[in-house]
Amino acid sequence: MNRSSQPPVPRVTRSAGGRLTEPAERLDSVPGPYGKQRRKQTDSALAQDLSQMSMSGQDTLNNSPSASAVKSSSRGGLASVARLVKLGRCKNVVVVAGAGVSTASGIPDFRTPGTGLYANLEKYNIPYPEAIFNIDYFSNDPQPFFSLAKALYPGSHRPNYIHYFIRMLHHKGLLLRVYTQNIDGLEKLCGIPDDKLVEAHGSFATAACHLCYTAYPAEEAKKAIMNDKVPICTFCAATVKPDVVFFGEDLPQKYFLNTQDFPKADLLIIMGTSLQIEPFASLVNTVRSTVPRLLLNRNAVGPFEKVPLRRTDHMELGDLEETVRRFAEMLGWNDDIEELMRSQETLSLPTLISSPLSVDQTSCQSRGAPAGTETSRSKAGGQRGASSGSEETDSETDSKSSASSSQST
Ligand code: CNA
Repeated sequence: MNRSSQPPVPRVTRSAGGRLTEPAERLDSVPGPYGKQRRKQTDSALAQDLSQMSMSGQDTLNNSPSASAVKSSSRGGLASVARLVKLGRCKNVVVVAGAGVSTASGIPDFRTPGTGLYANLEKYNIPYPEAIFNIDYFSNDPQPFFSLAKALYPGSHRPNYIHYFIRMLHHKGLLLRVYTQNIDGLEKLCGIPDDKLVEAHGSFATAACHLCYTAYPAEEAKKAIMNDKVPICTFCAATVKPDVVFFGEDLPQKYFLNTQDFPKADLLIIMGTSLQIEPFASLVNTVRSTVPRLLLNRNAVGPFEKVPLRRTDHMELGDLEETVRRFAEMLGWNDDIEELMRSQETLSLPTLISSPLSVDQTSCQSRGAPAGTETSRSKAGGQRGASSGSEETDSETDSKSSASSSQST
């Protein structure tokens, strides 16, 4: 794909830090299929439900961030949101996901002290951690990224309970879209259909020249990288790279679905992200101010660091897989998810690739077996069986899914 031959399109470039803020109120005036009047009715009903359910914890407020976490759990954030879902109030759920979703699959995140990739980059001999995803640095020396890519290429890791929870949202007809920053392909692998998924930072599924953007067969790029070779563009002889979005590169066109989705959302679930990378991080500020936002993470991030929390904000801090499991139990979905995971195990397993950055060298070891091994962990985790890329056809595919597929770019 030669991007220079494409018609002009809006551009958004990936960058670290420097958060943009977009007041949700602005979006209330955006015209669209869900007009202003209809939104207001839905909003006030949601706000009423939430205020009734959130009253008990209001008097625990004080000014420390840890107190805000206490406050949020004392007002029963998870249970409140579960109740809303059960009441049928949330039919357009948007999920915003980050690397914390995949740590249970054995893939380190970026920023967790000690185990995150940023804390373990000495072997790549780079001047600063972000250099590994810097396009100019790559242009000069692709080796550090290629070494890391060998560990991240899809095939070594399996989706975990959290991925299947997201798929279950789709199965129940509630998922409007999942926006993931992850490049590991595990959302796709667990069977979330393409039209429900925005891989905002790209993926390894395609590859192209990093200079002239001429497409290159992804399998050939993978073969070269896995064999410590540099894939070379057949057109201009520059280095080919998987279509993972680096700092300084444009986000995929599909990312722009956010302008339709976020104003339409009636529940935002934010999972396993530090909300440090723009423009993705600011997406969470583009839902309407009356829409419940649920943060599931180890620590408070982004707008959830502010005290007091927005009245419709909820957070549940702790291990993500455990939290999601509890949430699923509250919703009565746990058995369905377990069953879905079991059924995936009967499908063929992907060819596993042994990786040099074996996550068993990190604390992720305790969270699952090393890449490429099977485990009988009863707590269905990332190293359990899952479908290959030809995942189970989605019998659950709902009407919203097919309707929205036409919007996908
Ligand atoms: P990050 O900055 O490393 O943040 C991860 C967040 O998840 C942190 O707040 C952690 O505290 C939290 N977290 C990690 N593990 C758990 C857990 N088990 N339970 C609860 N919380 C947990 O990563 P972000 O996703 O915010 O940053 C975006 C980057 C990371 C994207 O550009 C990705 O490409 C990149 N990345 C992706 C992967 C992947 O695809 N799996 C892996 C590593 C990095």
